[in-house]
Amino acid sequence: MGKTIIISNRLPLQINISENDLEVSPSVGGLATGLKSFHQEGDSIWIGWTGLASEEIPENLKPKVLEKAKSQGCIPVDLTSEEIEKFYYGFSNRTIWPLFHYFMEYTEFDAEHWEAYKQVNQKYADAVIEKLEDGDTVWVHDYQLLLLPALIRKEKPKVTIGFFNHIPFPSYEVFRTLPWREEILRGMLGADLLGFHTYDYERHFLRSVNRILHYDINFNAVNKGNRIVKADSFPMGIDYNKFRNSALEHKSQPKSETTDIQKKLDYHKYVSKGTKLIISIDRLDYTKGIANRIRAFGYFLEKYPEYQENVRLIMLAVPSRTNVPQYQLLKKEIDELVGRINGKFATVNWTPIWYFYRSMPFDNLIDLYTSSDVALITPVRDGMNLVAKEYIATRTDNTGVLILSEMAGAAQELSEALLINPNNFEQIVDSIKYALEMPEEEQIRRNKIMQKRLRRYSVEKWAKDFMTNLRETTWTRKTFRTL
Ligand code: ADQ
Repeated sequence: MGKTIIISNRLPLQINISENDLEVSPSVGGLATGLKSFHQEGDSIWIGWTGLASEEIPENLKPKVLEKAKSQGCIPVDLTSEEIEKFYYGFSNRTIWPLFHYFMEYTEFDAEHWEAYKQVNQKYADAVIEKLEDGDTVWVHDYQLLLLPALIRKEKPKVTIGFFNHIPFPSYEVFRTLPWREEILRGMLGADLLGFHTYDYERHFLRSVNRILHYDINFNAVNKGNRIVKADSFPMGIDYNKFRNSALEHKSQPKSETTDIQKKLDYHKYVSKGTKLIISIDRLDYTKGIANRIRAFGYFLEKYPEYQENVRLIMLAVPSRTNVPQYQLLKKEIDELVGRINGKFATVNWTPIWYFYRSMPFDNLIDLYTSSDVALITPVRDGMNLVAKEYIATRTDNTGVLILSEMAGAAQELSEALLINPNNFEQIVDSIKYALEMPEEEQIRRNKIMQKRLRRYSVEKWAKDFMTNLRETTWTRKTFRTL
């Protein structure tokens, strides 16, 4: 068996340049954990961008970046700031991202961005082809690289190629509005197996292929004439044991070692005894429904005034894509909304919303997950949503209530959560009340079922499942060819 090549927009590395020296450390995101066993297999490699523009890395440090990345099994793709602007902030995040999340009004169709998208996909393809040998397996990730499977297939027809889409695939009626819809579908169909988080995304993709390219679809297989391409759903999991064990460790920690956030939480619980905590954690993105969540929380305080001074919303938002105008506007809107609700309801001892606009260290995340009574996760669209799964995994005493939007892919697996329509304020507000008053036995019953499911289908299992299916797909293809 050949090696595995993983390709994603970003490498699982953190590169810091300071005073003419650099530090390269692994970044431990969910994807990197899931793919660890494949990445560390034989001479497997990971290809992607470093996160820094070419111009940001001093010329004399470039060989060092290559060398350090290589020592961690990674090969960097060099992107200029113009490419980042047009390919990443442009076509990826102003065309594909909003369109695939049903934000038609935010979707830009810009021919220059499309050109950059094609060129940069070719750049990734060149980097892959240079390393690729027959018998290798390639796994491409996400919406920034939709053209990559076909570009690789063109040069290396015999290799095994898998593709996983981490965001929703929209319905045909939405997808068909894209001027470059055929090229995108043909790009994806260069793969042998296409993975989606849910069955619905898979069906949307297959229907688009059928309606736009007129290929026959047989259940989950596309007949391209010379090749069969399969599509299937693989709901991505989390590193369940890591979250579970960290929560257990956190609980057994002596009080003196608790973090600042924990001390603050304890203090506030002390000054207003019995205050319930609701958490909300996301990247600051318009798909996550953050503004509506704040409005719903304000409406909740109005509709159920007995909860004033007795509940607090802790809201973490990680800065994201700050170069894109919609994200800047959203930041402004959220700042104002938080100010308005706090201004309206706060008392001397109580601020209804604590808002943090930054990324939190892992320990603080665990603090928050374990200290809160309710997690309020209300995206208007979300491919999966791992925060919902992380929250459930950290509830070691099985209490806590998850309120989850039915528009998140995760809702398919977490049906024991309180599922809400993120556009239905009344339903969100009443679910918050129900969650705050839910008897402990009911919380435990619901969480235990979800925990069992999440433990079984962890991120490692997800990656293995995809790879096994990918290898079977090509095995079938090769066997048929020789019959
Ligand atoms: P994202 O849109 O980034 O991912 P999500 O799945 O929720 O969304 O993952 C976010 C990750 O960031 C979580 O692991 C969470 O712990 C972490 N995080 C969030 N806020 C944080 C904060 N303030 N500080 C530190 N960490 C924070 C995309 C898709 C999703 C899909 C994933 C994986 O949009 O739908 O679930 O990919 O496929």
